[in-house]
Amino acid sequence: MNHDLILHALEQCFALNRGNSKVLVVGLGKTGLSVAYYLRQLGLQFAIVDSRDKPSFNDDLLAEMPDIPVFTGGFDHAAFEVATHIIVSPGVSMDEPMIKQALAQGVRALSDIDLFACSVDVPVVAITGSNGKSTVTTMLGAMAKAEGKCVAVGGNLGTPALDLLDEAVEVYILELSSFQLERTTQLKAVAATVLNVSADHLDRYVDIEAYARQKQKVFTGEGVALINVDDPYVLAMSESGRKTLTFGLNHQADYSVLELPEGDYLAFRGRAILAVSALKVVGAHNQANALAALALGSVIGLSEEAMCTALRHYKGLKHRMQLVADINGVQWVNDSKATNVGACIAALQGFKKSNVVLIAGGDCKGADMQELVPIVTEKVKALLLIGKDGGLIKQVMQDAIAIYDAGSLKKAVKKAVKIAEPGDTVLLSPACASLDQFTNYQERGKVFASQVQALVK
Ligand code: UMA
Ligand code: ADP
Repeated sequence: MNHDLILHALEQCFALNRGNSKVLVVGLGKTGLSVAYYLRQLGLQFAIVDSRDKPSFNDDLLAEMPDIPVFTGGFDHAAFEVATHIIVSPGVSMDEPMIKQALAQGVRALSDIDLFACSVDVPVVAITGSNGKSTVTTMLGAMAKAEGKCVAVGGNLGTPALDLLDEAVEVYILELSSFQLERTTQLKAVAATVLNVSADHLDRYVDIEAYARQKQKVFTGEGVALINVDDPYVLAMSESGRKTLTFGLNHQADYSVLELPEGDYLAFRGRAILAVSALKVVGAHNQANALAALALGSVIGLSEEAMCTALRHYKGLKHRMQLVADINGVQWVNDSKATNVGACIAALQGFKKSNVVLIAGGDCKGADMQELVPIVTEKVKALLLIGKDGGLIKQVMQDAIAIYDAGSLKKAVKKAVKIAEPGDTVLLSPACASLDQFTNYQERGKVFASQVQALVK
């Protein structure tokens, strides 16, 4: 879209314009930087604040936009005082006192996703949920590519939505977090889904219902809502009169798994589409992910042929149930992206009884670890705990299985070597965020992989 049309949309939606508006960008991470480039291109006035002394992209910004005021080392009061609009990065809570005060004084809040929504006139698919977002987003991206579409894929996945904007793009596929959705009002996706809801980010929300309500915002507008009928929180989001598709493994749904004598098939209303055995990604949760991707793909007009080709080739993402090594009959699997209880449960569901040595723990983000107890008791022969909230897992497990306080991931790997026997799997699926001990889940996964690979040498 040309700049005049975008500026018109921003004026209509947010009374945001070149003449009177002063935007304050809160947070100078990936999102803040993408917003800065965007506002700069449109000729809008802005400043940036970040509570860290040296935010990650400070130097990049200073080099490219030396005239933009950047306030670091705290949220500068004066910067908030003059702002007419604030664009808060997802990692910054809207409950920050300075933000609450600004909102109370009539400052308008919007998000990078709102700016994006005001800048596109081609279909956008929006994907949220507690688990499976990145998998479904990239599956659908691969499907659109297989169809020959010019597709852009990003959002919470990694590339900020605004950095995807390109005139050549025919369809955008966005992974969105609850943090992004909670501050977004303008995104009206042609197809949207909440894949599932399980406890996560309870350090930012009062309870799981409040977290689910933010996810539900993905359904703003009149596009097709894709509902997971197996998930009570998602099922409760169905709206009568709304264009809806459903998917599910355990209940009747538009997209489901069909059991035939020759094997299981991904199916649409009882018609087989693709043999489950053709998928390279394993586990029931990945069948659900594939069903969701098929449903979303159908809404944007992708052919089943292209979608099946993509699914047949889709190998999964790094740090999600990734086989690192098979050493003397012991499989070492990296599922570092399991940053909440739901993901760890999904991982364990794929194993035989009691042959898993599980490495778990980290920052539990306020979640109740109790839900882990039945599946861990059933599938895990030894539990090696790491990180700041390892103790919380120990508390709920009591004496059900052998538990070791390893503390660090390196020590956990050393201990696992002693415990695991041929036929076992050592699984890093922490059920917690990594930030107490690592920069991010990728670094945690890499440390695990390098420790394991060192065992072979
Ligand atoms: N900051 C403050 N004060 C605070 C917190 C942060 O000033 O109280 C500043 C930091 O100093 C830093 C900046 O804000 O300079 C970071 O902003 P951010 O945390 O919003 O991170 P971004 O780099 O903008 O990345 C965000 C998403 N991060 C979070 O939601 C925490 C990225 O998702 C996303 O890929 C990116 O936008 C592009 O859309 C990551 C994530 O962990 C992968 N997401 C969570 C998840 O998947 O569970 C929601
Ligand atoms: P997200 O982007 O929502 O974090 P990912 O696709 O990156 O989701 O997967 C994150 C973790 O959740 C991984 O450990 C993965 O094995 C697990 N997972 C993937 N899909 C599902 C699902 N549908 N239900 C439960 N867990 C899942």
